Amino acid sequence: MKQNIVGMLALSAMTVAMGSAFAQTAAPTLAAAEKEQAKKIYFERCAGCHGVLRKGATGKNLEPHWTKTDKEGKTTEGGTLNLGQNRLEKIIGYGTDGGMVNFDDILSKQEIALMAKYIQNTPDVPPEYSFKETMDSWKVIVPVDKRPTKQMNNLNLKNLFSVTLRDSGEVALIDGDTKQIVNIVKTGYAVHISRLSKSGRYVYVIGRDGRLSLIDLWMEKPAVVAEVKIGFDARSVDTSKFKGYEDKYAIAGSYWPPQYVIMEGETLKPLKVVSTRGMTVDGEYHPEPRVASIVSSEIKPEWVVNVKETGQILLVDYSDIENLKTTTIASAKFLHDGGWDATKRYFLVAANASNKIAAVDTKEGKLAALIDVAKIPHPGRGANFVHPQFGPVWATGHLGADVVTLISTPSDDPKFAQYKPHNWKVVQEIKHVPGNLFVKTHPVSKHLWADSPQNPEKAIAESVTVWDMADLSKPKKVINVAKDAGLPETKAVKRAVHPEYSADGSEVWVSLWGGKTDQSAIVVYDDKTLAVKKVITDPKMITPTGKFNVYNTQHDIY
Ligand code: DHE
Repeated sequence: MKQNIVGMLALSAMTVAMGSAFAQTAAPTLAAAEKEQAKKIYFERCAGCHGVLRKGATGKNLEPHWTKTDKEGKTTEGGTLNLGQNRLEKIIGYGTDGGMVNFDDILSKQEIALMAKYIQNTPDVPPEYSFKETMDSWKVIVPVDKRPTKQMNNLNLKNLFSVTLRDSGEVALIDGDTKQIVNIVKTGYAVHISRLSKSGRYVYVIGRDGRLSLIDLWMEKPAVVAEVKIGFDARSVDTSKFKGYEDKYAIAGSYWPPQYVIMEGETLKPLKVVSTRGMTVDGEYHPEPRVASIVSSEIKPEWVVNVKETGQILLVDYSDIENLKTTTIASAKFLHDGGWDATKRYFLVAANASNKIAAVDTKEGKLAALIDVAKIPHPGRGANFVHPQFGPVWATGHLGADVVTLISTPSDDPKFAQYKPHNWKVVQEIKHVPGNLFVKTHPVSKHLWADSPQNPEKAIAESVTVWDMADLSKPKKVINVAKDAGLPETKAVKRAVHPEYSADGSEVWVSLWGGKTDQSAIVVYDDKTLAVKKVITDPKMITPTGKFNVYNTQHDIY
């Protein structure tokens, strides 16, 4: 199955039946070539937030009953504003206060007008992707018995970084000690995340196009040893980490079709596909409940699979794949990203449309708390530290609010017993700026780092903020990463994104997510002094975003 989701959308004759209670103008017509171009842009830039069926999630519903005007050119349905061409072009170009980013530095005027027309038309429904198609896409490039039996390179693998080169469909493997690029590996389109096997030998890289690549770090030059396409549109992957199952299984979550796939860990051979379609927490059927974050428990043979649109958190027990047992925990909509608390018993996940954090007790297999927080929480994996006044806390940033929220988390350690009354409460909101995507710290660090790449102000988007965790009352320092990199001026904003620690916690690496053809950089800071240690740049360093330190990712350290 070579076709991508754009091609599949074109093949599909089936369309969503959209009954409208009121007379609307006909949708603007598009020539076949324009439609193809718009589909491609929609998949690459819009579907992640608005959904393939345009039912909305992180982004608003974009079905024609909202996007088209009525016959008089007015915009009412039950008193609610509908949009129409001009308004849509403005929203796409300039963004909104609701969190929609501006696309005028990414799309041309012609493309913006085209997208405004496209989304007034009825969405096509792409086809399903069966177990057989998953199986047919599976390739073992280096069989297990032809792989090394010991590490064949001299790299300090613990401190290797797998870096997403977003717009070139590649991952750069960078030696954290020498800061040299070890290899640039071809992967799926707009790679989303890298995760590690429990042993730390294998890196799993998932592309937005659903292509999962397995990299063997023991090879003389680490390279891809197996591949499989798990769907048409995907974001998440993890591995089995419970004792006795190390490196045995992998799981990847798909946005379209909405499902997850369980595979053999060392070959990616597909074993099982499970659909996530079903009822939302409000009791309504949803045709597109996408798999958002997945994490692997170390206290049970289980994965925590977060289903965005249904608001269901699934605890998938992989001890018997044939007779798969799943605990389904209702929480809130729309589940997105999250991370473990310091004890690794509780998983905290953002329900970004409800402005809540759901905390799951993976030991008891039930919801521990649903915590109200500020607008659009976006933790990445969050950050764990011991607050001077409130004890152990987990931090999340927000896309839609100017704070970093600290939530008290439980601990069995008697030295933290006094903090129990605070557990699962928001104990502090630290003043930050809106547009934050990731927060990060490290057990040996005194600092908390937060980015703000989605902020509309260029200088803020290009900076990160660092707090001294002993005194959180004011920002310690705002660092303009783009200035520190010393790269030539470009039209595109160089968004400073995703702080990530070195294995020993002494350095913080920040990516500059620039234009899709611009040479960019990763700036490495000394975590103690906050001084620049190194600017890693290279003509192939295009749109670096997520960075995954092997040791920290392997052990869920954040
Ligand atoms: Fe992400 C994590 C989905 C846009 C960089 N992103 C995640 C996860 C999900 C997700 C579900 C959790 C995976 C897990 O832990 O298993 N991201 C989405 C989207 O749907 C969205 C909003 C739109 C889209 O079209 O994809 C989106 N994400 C982005 C970006 O534009 C970012 C900033 C740059 C990029 O490379 O695409 C981006 N997302 C990341 C990163 C992580 C991530 C770096 C992992 C954080 C970590 O520290 O583990």
